[in-house]
Amino acid sequence: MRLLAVHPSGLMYTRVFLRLEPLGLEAVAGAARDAGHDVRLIDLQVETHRDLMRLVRAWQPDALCFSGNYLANIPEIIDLAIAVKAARPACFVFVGGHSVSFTAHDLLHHAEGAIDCVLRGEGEASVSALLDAVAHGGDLLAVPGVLTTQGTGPPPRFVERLDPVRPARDLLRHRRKYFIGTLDPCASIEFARGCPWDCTFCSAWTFYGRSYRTRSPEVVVEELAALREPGIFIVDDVAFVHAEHGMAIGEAIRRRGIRKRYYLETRGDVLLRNKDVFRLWQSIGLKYMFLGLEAIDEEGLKAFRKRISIDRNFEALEFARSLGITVAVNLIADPDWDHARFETIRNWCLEIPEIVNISVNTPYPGTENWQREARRLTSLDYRLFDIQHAVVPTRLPLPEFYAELVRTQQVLNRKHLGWTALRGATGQATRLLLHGQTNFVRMLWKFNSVFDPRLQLADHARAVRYEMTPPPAMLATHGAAQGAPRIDMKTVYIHGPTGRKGRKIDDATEQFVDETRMGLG
Ligand code: B12
Ligand code: SF4
Repeated sequence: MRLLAVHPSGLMYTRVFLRLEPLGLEAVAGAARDAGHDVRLIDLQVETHRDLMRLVRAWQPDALCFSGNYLANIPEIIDLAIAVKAARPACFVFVGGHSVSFTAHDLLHHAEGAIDCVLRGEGEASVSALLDAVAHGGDLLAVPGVLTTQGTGPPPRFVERLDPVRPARDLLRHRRKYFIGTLDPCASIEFARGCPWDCTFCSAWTFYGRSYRTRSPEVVVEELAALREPGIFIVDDVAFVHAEHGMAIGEAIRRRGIRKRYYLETRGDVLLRNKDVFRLWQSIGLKYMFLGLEAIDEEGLKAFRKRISIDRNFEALEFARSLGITVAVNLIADPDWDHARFETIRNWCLEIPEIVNISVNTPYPGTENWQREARRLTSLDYRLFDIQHAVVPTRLPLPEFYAELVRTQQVLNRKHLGWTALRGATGQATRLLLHGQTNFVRMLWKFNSVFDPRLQLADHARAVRYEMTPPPAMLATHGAAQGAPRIDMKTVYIHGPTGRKGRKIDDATEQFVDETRMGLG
């Protein structure tokens, strides 16, 4: 079959700071190609809707799939599905990915027949079974993870092993468009999948049933060696949870003499526990690290069930600084913040040398916060669920909230973008320009045109054609009055829990994870 794989447009964030290759969709495309299908891929982060429709008409795919990792992309996916079906009614249209797995019923409902099915969970595991069923008129509902308007197939299943998974990177037409900061161009790679923690605002753990699986160091190093890009974004939710695994990959890279510059995301407590691993990685090219601090007060950390103290977080920052790694930290702004709270955060941002990223506390499907959310959401417009907009009532009037938010984010702009950044990276910028890489230099001046309180407000005034189903607690008539309802998060999991055996970590690491959790899960 001819399969066209489509990644939707980039969100606000990708217009300024970074844009990365759609690794998950490439993995699905790779699995379909290995099964004998003719596959093409188009990434609308760097191409247009017109390019897509032109390709549909010219190439006439038998099947077309969208990657729906982000809630905010859902309306775009539905509209495109409708356009594709109108242009080519015989084409089988399906959608998969993180967010659509949690919202599959709504998606089919909104699309009114333009989406034939949602394939929930890991795409590599079932995509070829689905394409076989489509090609031979088989029973779609026999395919694990499938949801159609007619019913639900068996539960999604995991791919048997991660090692044979090979993203079809060669299918991307504009590989030089992907970058993060000065890692320009930049490729992405996966060392491990899943997360053993269970933070209340995050859905990484519910998607994978709190499992944690790793790829073998030999396979990772083979893949790295084949990458032409000098910059590498490691997509793992928490890098180097398991020290031995991180060490083995690092040593294999050194033995092989691979020279790249790396970016990764991890937790402060993992960094402090596995210092030697991070020291080794610094010596082989780790340049940037993203630490999800989330809050700078104990109360905030507790609410997110982040399970690390302020002191430990700051100790982690100190350690990262001592390695000479550029650290970006994330803080979550709560819609309840007032002027004074924003002011405190701004002052803190100015005191520390790190890049501070501010996101807005947003309950979204698949998270515990969503299950518990009993307040009236101020919007059910998917497009606003991008953690840059407020979707629960704000204490300040909304225009003031956005003005404060953007003013706080501007501190980051003044510190790290524009002329300041260029002064610190002139050599780097010149080198990139000489190589025809303009992504980094262009981003330096884009901040104010993207992060603008008036634009954020205007987004709330757009007509809403597709609305999400509200959270269960908000729907329940007495939910709020009776206090927080009891929730079994296992019922929310996309991949059912496999327990301890689903986590490829040693007992000491399992114990460490348990100690940094506080029950539930
Ligand atoms: C790496 C990453 C990024 C990267 C790269 C994203 C990209 N280009 O795709 C960057 C840093 C750019 C990023 C940005 C953001 N991210 Co992000 N990101 C992740 C992260 C940690 C891993 C994603 C990944 O690459 N995994 C590895 C690949 C192999 O897996 P995968 O993409 O999930 O694909 C698998 C399945 O989903 C499925 N699948 C995927 N596509 C398809 C398609 C079909 C047809 C099928 C059948 C299956 C299928 O099969 C794949 C293979 O098994 C996830 C957390 C997570 N674990 O999912 C968050 C996550 C997806 N991000 C999240 C968020 C909030 C964001 C931002 C909105 C944050 C912000 N500050 O603005 C931005 C938006 C960026 C944008 N799209 O424009 C949330 C999603 C929230 C939501 N429900 O919408 C997540 C879940 C994290 C969380 N804490 O909850 N992100
Ligand atoms: S540590 Fe928490 S925030 Fe990070 S991926 Fe795991 S559950 Fe999500």
